Amino acid sequence: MHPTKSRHDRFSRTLALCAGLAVSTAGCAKKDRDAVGPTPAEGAAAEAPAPPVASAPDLASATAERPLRPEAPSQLIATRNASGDGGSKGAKLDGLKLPAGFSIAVYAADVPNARSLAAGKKGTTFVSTRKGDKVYALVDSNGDYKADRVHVVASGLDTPNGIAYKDGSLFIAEISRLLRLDNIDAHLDEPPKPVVLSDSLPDEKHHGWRYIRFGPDGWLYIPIGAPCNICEREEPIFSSIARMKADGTGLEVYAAGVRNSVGFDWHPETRELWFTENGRDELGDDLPPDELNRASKPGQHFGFPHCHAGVIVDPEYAKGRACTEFEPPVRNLDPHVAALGMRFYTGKMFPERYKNAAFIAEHGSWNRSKKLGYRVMVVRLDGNAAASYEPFVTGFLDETKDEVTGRPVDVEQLEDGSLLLSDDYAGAVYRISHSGSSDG
Ligand SMILES: [Ca+2]
Ligand SMILES: [Ca+2]
Repeated sequence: MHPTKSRHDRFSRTLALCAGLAVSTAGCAKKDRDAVGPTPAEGAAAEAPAPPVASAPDLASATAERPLRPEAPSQLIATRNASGDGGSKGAKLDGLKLPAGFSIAVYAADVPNARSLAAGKKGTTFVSTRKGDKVYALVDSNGDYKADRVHVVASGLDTPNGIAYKDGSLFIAEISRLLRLDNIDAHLDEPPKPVVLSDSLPDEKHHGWRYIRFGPDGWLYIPIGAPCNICEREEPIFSSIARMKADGTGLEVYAAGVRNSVGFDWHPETRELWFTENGRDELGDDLPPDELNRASKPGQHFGFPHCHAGVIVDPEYAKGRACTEFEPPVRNLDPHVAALGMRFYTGKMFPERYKNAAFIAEHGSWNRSKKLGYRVMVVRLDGNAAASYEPFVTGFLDETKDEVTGRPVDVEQLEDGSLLLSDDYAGAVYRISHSGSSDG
């Protein structure tokens, strides 16, 4: 039996056991909590973002450019580790597995703490950092689909995890600020001083790292995660996917009841927002699942903190609410996999069966007793239903040793139909391509 399938079966049994009995989740939670290693306090520490690296923004001097080496030299990486740039371990692709016909190669090996990806104009890809203070631009200047230069386009930032590119400008979301670098393509060597569009985003650090993208409606979407593992805040902006106008004004809740989303995309045909969501901790190894959700209109509520995964009433925060009151997930993902970036595939390079499929980067569990995730999954759709949830890139996790060589963060499609994948553990960006000689 495939290991993923066996986990699904085990998960289904646990879910049935815990969710099937009306008041049994508390019992399940207690039993499972006892089996989990880290205490809530340790958990919060492990998830908390790094403090700002620089005491004062140093944006004007962010002009460094350095040649990209084929393999990141260990000395360079050691230097970066010491400087607190995210502790990059270097890319190791030997043990990775993909479906037949697909291959994965290093696109850029020199991108410490590589997080969110945003395609710029042809040949340029922007890469954010979360534990670092920088935003990078990778440039493939000769069109061979390997980056030739890595530019630092901004530095001295506070957790600049969110980036989006629109009409020649790069938008960067720190925890509490939204910045814009204009005419960025012409100034990769000497980036402009950023325009501060907003400095009033919530400043809570727990789930405070942002993920931003422009929707088909021209609004900038920005999840505002719950500032906790689980809690209920009076301010409706928390545990939401919010949006604002491109000039940083008009912040409003678009989708409520979302614990923390770090990845989303709009369906290529319906133009509806689909998003991944990270489930709460401290309910044990197998509860709750992460989720893939669909927002068909503004104003829907997706359950947090009252209901998880469409069926699990929270043992502490149910507050008399029933799961039937909320939008259920399209698909429950495996528990604690930390599903982050997702993209619908619209390219021509991959076989037909991947058309409009959702590729999901699973960063991997951080407090599960046995690690899970650390892979790219693909969810193929049948209309608005998930028809499958299958491994696409695996091998970053050695399950027998419980050791890790990479942590997928975000996926982005290049104009040739290949996919880029960021890895904040290795400090690298990979490119996944299909040979065309197999239907994979
Ligand atoms: Ca190149
Ligand atoms: Ca939900």
